[in-house]
Amino acid sequence: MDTESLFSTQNSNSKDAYPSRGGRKAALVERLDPVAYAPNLNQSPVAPALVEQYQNQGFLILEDVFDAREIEVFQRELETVCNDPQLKDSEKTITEPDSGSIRSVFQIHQFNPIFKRLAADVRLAGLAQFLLNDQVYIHQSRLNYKPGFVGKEFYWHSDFETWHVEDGMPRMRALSISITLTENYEFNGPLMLIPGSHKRYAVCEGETPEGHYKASLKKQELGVPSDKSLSSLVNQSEIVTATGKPGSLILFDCNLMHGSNGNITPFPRSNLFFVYNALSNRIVEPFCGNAPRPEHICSRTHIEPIEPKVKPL
Ligand code: 6CS
Ligand code: FE
Repeated sequence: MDTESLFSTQNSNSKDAYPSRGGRKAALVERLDPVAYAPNLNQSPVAPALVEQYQNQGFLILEDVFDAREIEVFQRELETVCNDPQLKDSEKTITEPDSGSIRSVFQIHQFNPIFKRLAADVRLAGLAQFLLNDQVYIHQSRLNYKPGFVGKEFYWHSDFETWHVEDGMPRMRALSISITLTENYEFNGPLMLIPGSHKRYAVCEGETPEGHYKASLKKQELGVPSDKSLSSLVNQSEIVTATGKPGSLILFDCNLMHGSNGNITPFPRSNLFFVYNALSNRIVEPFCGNAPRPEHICSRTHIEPIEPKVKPL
């Protein structure tokens, strides 16, 4: 990355350390930030080897994190949210482009008491706090339904590229935790991850239109890596599918390249996603210069540090 762009003041509050789009050419540039900010492994809530794995690969898949009773509660909530007529018509709900089926419901940590409590659970927030070595808050939460037969793909992308350009997230000090609510098989559109891809930042081409999220959350065609960048990341690594029974936990770095295929099977692939951002990395103005995305897509006015909870759900 040339030093000029590093010090360009595209944003009154913060330097643009990861410029993308805005007439730039696609490229893979080095990550400037640590991955695991954890200070000392002997206080780790997980085996130190898992912290090393997260540092090197950019993700962790932990099975059997929740017991049968907890999973039953989550699955009941999944149905409640899915069948709520008011939610269906709200801006929090994104539908699939063709069938009109529910694709995602955003901000579930704000309006659903069970998922609000889950977002603060020590098994999630405590782990995020340790790896980011800071207090954390929820930058974004969503239920991705990926229904059977009509659940469409999520094209390859780095979440951070979008959150940096369109939300103003300054640095790579955030991570996502996904909880599987239904079985994530090899064949019903599981998350596909490229181990180690988090260490390179994929600069994307194109200009960001105002209100881009209205299209990108249905089908993302901008803020995606070029074929050359994606091929290079895969050739230096591989593609791993994050399969798991309900109640598994998939944790991945904000800059890990990931995507998922469509689901033409009868089996829905429904997962919860909570995005934990370090309090010291709170968002500033969007680096693309557009109007900020709404609160249900990214927390801007409700930035509440989480106190991880240990009492049973
Ligand atoms: O724009 C976003 O914030 C969302 N887009 C994708 C495809 N993944 C992250 C997030 O849900
Ligand atoms: Fe994503």
